[in-house]
This record gives sequence, structure tokens and C-alpha cells, in this order.
Amino acid sequence: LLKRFSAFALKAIRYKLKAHYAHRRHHPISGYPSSLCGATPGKCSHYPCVMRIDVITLFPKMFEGPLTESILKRAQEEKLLEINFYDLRQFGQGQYKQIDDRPYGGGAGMVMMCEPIVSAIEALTGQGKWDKGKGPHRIYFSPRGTRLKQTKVEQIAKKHDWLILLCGHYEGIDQRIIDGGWIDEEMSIGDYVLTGGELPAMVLIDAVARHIPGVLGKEVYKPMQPDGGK
Ligand code: 4GY
Repeated sequence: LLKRFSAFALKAIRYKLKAHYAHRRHHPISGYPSSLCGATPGKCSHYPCVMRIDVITLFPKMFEGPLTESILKRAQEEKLLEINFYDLRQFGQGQYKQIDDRPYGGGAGMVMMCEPIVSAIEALTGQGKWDKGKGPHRIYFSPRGTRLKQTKVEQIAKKHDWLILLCGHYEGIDQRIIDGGWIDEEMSIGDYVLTGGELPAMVLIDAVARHIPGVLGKEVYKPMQPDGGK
């Protein structure tokens, strides 16, 4: 009975949120300043969440499971966290929706083509600014990137409310995407080579989510230290 009641209560809360808090500046559960999309108030299809994460990937289904269970599941239900997936294939070129290309300037293997990635990033960035006044923070995962540390996780959770995570495959992405300024940060989760950027993206999402107020509950959440918790 209690279970059924709490399910009902949660539903009621969510309904209320949708109806009344569409453009509130503070999240009704966490009290944390929430993100706003650039849409005209009242015309926005989603009400604010604390952190929006857009994932650009060739394999959105890989994310099922890790993000749809337990704490991350609840965080999304409570609109503390919003995770959207964009299938890169849909941005592919020509009849066959091509997304791979020979490396620019030569080299072995294939890389991920410029145009689909750039159009995906630009389509998302064009959706406006959020509360903190900045555009999205764009992260590309590769073993060549800067090693991810706890201090970095905390910084990201504090500084940003909108992330774009780009998951690479093949031999990586076309270097011109990085040189052209479409990526803010190249990140590595450790000194080993995986088959793609999906697992690193899930690792970052999980680590960042713990630092969104309300995700772990008051007892567990430790506010950030001024020194970044070193
Ligand atoms: N390690 N940390 C990592 C990785 C796979 C070839 C680019 C890592 O972040 N990413 O191993 N990624 C590679 C596979 C394309 C991504």
C-alpha cells in the first residue's frame, strides 16, 4: 500500500511540477538554480532541470541499463538530470547516411566525418542558452585527452548546467572538428583504449550526477570544498 501511495504521490508531484514550475528559476526539489532553455516562456516543451546532458553517439542503445536504473533513473524522474540522445547516423551524408571518412591529411583507417558531427553540435547549440548564460560545454572522449579526476568532476558539476558529450569510434574524429573549435575539452577516463566513447560518457554522467544537489539526498551529499576537495 505504501509503495502504491508513494508512486501515486510521485506522479502527483510530477504533474504539479509540469503545471506550475515551467519557468521557475529554482528547482522545486533541490532548490538549486535550475537551467532554462532559450525558448519563449510557456513555449518550452520541457520544464527546467538542474543539468542537461546531450549525448551524440552512434549507439544510443548502449546507454540503456546504466542510466535507466537506480539513482540515475530517479534523478531523471525528478528532473534533476535530463539526458538526451542524438543518433549521429541521422546526421549522416547521402543515401547511405555516411558518417566515416578517410583521415584528412592521410593516415591509416577511417575517422568520423566532420559534417555530421558539426551539424549535430550546431543543431544542439542553436537551442539557446541556459541559466548560467553560457552555451553547452562540449566534451570529446579519447585516450589522448586530459585524465579525468574527482576535482574535475566537481568543477564540471559546479560550472556547467549543459553538457554535450561526443562519443567517438573508428580511429577517432576528424582533427578539424577539434581544430575548428567545436570541442571545449578532450577527456580521458584512463590509460587504456576502448572501442568507443560510450562507456567513458556513462562514467562521466554517473560521476557528475552525484554532485547535483538532491540526487543522493541531503545526508550523503557533501558540498564542494573551496579547494575542490583535494
Ligand atoms: N580511455 N578515455 C577513451 C577511449 C575509445 C577510438 C576514439 C578513454 O576516454 N575515452 O578509449 N575511447 C576511443 C576509440 C575512437 C575513442
